[in-house]
Amino acid sequence: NIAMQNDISLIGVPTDIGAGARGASMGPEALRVAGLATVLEGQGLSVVDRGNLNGPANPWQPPAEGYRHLPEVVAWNESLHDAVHAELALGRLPIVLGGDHCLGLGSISAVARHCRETGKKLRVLWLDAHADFNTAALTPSGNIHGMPVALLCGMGPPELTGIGGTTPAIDAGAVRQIGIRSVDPGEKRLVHQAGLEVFDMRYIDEMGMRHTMEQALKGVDEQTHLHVSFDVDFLDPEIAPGVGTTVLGGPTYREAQLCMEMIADTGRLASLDVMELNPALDVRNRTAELAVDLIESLFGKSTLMRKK
Ligand code: B3U
Ligand code: MN
Ligand code: MN
Repeated sequence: NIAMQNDISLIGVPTDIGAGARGASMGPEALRVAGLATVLEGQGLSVVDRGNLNGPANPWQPPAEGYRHLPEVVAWNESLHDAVHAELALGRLPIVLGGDHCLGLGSISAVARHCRETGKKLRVLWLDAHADFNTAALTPSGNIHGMPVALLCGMGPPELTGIGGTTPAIDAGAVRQIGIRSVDPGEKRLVHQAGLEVFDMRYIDEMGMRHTMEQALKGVDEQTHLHVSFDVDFLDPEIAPGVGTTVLGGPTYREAQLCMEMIADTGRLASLDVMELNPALDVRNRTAELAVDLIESLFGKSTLMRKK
């Protein structure tokens, strides 16, 4: 991990503005309580906790024209975009503590802007039970946490797709989705149409996590900025109950560990989102502790000394 940035900034984003259940707003504090900073320091990293961003309260309104809380989602994402971009410009590695996954828009649009400014090649690993590729016309819920990948690819209202100044913020070809097992019917068509590269649970079951990660990481090199957007509902609900939208049949503890370890081995991890952790639905902070445990592997913890 010689290449990896040693200076980490934690950015708490305490909101559930894009979600269908309340509680992800408590995610940042639960990750802190689970010892995130201490664990990263134990990996030899230097950690600064920037505290929490501020933004509008959750008015808990029904969707309007296909979107729930659109103006509030815009406000939180603009503020997150600026915060993440500022950390990257300082040469630091931002970890976004969500918050619901609508915040992937603000975070990744900032990463993409940084890549344009520095000539880096972007690769996004989207670890999730869901494709998050809905649009206003397709969404069954109006919840914007089901839309960030489509928004990043330029599909959606300009207030959202334009965050960061370039629409689309990213090319669908930069994304690899892993762990997917719940996609809505219209969303399925759009995923296919956009040519998103998806390693769904069937793929992982048939080919194994090792082969899956080899494929998802193919082409990652010295010029790559690797961003991981970790939706905690990626994990099997048996081990990770503390999320708003559990879906049966996710990666086991061991598969998730291998996934994180193989990302760490690239040495290219340059930014991270930890999203959708919902302490109101958790059991004694167990899911937060699991997330921290996995993040430790993502930042290079291994049982034995590794060759290479
Ligand atoms: N696809 C559904 C459910 C969903 C997406 N992301 C989450 N849930 N966390 C939707 O509402 O768009
Ligand atoms: Mn998600
Ligand atoms: Mn999800």
